[in-house]
Amino acid sequence: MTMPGDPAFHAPLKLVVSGPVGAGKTTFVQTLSQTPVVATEAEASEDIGKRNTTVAFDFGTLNLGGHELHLYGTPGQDRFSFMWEVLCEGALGLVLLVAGDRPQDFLAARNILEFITSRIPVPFLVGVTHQDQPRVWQPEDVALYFGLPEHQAVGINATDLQQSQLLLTRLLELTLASPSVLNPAAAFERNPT
Ligand SMILES: Nc1nc2c(ncn2[C@@H]2O[C@H](COP(=O)(O)OP(=O)(O)O)[C@@H](O)[C@H]2O)c(=O)[nH]1
Ligand SMILES: [Mg+2]
Repeated sequence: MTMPGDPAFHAPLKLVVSGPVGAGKTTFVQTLSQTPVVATEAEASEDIGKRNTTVAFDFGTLNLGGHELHLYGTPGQDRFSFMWEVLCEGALGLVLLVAGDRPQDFLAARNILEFITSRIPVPFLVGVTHQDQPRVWQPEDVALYFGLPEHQAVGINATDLQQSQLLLTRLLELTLASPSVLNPAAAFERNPT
């Protein structure tokens, strides 16, 4: 039996997908997951432009480049902000999704990003979805809006497996370069439970 601490022990890497309602979080997790997604949708209690919304989280798993990944998609509504923090505990990377055709949600997206990263300094990328559609915001413009370097925003079609995997691969590269992965205790100290 391998135990944490053994060189042979490979704990799954926990990655979180967040962003406002309609950003593509559930879609992204469903596109990527190699196991049936555990989704916790419920009828929206307020008018958010669609009938169902995620009230707890979406959970999926996949193997990417030999790494076992666990993906947690958060709810988008800010009345669930306590869940953002719960789900980000021990996370090694964050994808913050925004829909490229919904600039009215960029401020909410920035608030989510600030909420999470001010509590948990996790490596992140901004994914700009709906790139398969005409007249959407380009990732470099979204990076500018967020005050981030261009390479930290990536355009995707969240329904496309290859593009979604590419975004995750780039996040994984960021994550594996972060000291907490080489020293899991650092991640624990960073996010004590
Ligand atoms: N064409 C296109 N549709 C998308 C994309 N991402 C999400 N959608 C659609 O946008 C809607 C909202 O996505 P959803 O995953 O429910 O957003 P969530 O609220 O962030 O979980 C759904 O109808 C998706 O099929 C994308 O990149 N391209
Ligand atoms: Mg959802």
